[in-house]
Amino acid sequence: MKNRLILATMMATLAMCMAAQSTPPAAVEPVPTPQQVAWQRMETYAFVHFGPNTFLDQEWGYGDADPACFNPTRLDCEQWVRTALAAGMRGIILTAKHHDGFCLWPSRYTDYSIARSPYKGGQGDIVAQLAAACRKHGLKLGLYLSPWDRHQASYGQTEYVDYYYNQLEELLTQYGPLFEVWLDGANGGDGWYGGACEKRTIDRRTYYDWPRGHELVARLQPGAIIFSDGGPGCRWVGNEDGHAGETNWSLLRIGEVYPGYERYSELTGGHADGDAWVAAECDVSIRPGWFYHEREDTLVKSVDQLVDLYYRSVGHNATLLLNLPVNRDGLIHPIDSARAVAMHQRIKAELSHNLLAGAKVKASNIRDKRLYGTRHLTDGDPDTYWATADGVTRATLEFILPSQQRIDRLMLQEHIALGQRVRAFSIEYHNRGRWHAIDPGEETTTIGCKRLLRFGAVTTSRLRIRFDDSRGPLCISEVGAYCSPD
Ligand code: FUL
Repeated sequence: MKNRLILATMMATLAMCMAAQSTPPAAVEPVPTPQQVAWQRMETYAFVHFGPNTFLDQEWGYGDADPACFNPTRLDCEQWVRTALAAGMRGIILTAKHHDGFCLWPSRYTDYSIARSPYKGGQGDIVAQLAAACRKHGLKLGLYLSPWDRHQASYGQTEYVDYYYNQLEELLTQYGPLFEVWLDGANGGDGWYGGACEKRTIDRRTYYDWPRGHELVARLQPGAIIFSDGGPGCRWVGNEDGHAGETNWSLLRIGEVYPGYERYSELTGGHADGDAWVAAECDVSIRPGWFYHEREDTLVKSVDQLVDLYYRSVGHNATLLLNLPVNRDGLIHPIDSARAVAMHQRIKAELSHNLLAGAKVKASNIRDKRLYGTRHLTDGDPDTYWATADGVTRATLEFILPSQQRIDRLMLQEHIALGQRVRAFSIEYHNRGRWHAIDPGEETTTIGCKRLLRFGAVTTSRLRIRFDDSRGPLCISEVGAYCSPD
């Protein structure tokens, strides 16, 4: 009797697995919001650090700089925007206020701003100029508003927190749609503070009353992603070198992480058991510093280095926020823009011709051929995907190419709207009658929004991907194989 029951259960499970399932796989929580999905698909965007530091040749202004120092003579926000676009970027984030407290827009709440500078006789508003340039050229705008303010006398008291949110409200309401609001984690310490010239320490978990800021952004800019060390929209990746972990979960145990969280390495790879969707953003400067320094003109990252960063950020399930500092003229330096554009061209050359596009695909399991079939794997549409049946968390995909090809790059994408699933995978190529493992020299664990792998070229007409472990049925939206030009 017992045996018959077991057999019946097994048959029923088998039948369930074999029958086509026309409903989508259930989401594996947590899942991203549509805004988070759209944000991650932006892939790369520019950071612009600009302010009195640029003119005083420093990184962290003390808060006592004379506004008279701020005087760009050829400032052209359209040049910044055109540079970002030519570099394949989809947005630009400006330091509206850095730690020195100086505002690049004429804030109603302080006169420590562009209004007291010689620039345009005190009539300038660089946030407005950049917003107009972005609108004109179709680039998205984001703003950085440093919580730490080394100028304000009230810093450390509750009065400052009101001041901070008043400023945030100005930025959220005066400049059109923002794609990201950047809340830096560096906080408290020495400063001018209205002339007190002392060290002030605040409780980084409680002082700013962050729920109030998050509510303000959600209400006034519902499309904007909030960056901070621990989200809630996206998280710091735990380093300023520009790379995410080879294993990188877009999940975070959000209650544990706060601005200034010390366990950086956890931010690099996320939490496999996280209860919130908080994907990583890799912020890095094209030069050693965040602000422009002439002495660093010879230290701009090479095209090879920048391309490597793309593979280790976007190709590791994160975004790349690349800083292109603006110089004293008010322009991005030609060396920096040339390198950023060349980086984009190289990436395009390496990853634009998908050798799998005409291939025949054999999948060990298909949820429903019509709706979740393998043709979606190479259709270039990130919203369609191949899926396996409920209960099938291991599967293989074999691509049979019309002819032998040299391959040295692979791209995998999960349909993240339904959650990040894959925990382990491996890749193989067929040659002389047997399968050989491809070793990309890095962990092949998570995939997420995009995973890119580089490896020594193999020549083959058959490529196999084994999905070895997943948190639910597989949902893979794209697979690509490429041959880099050299
Ligand atoms: C850090 C700041 O202290 C740096 O000056 C820079 O703005 C960087 C992006 O974030 O925390």
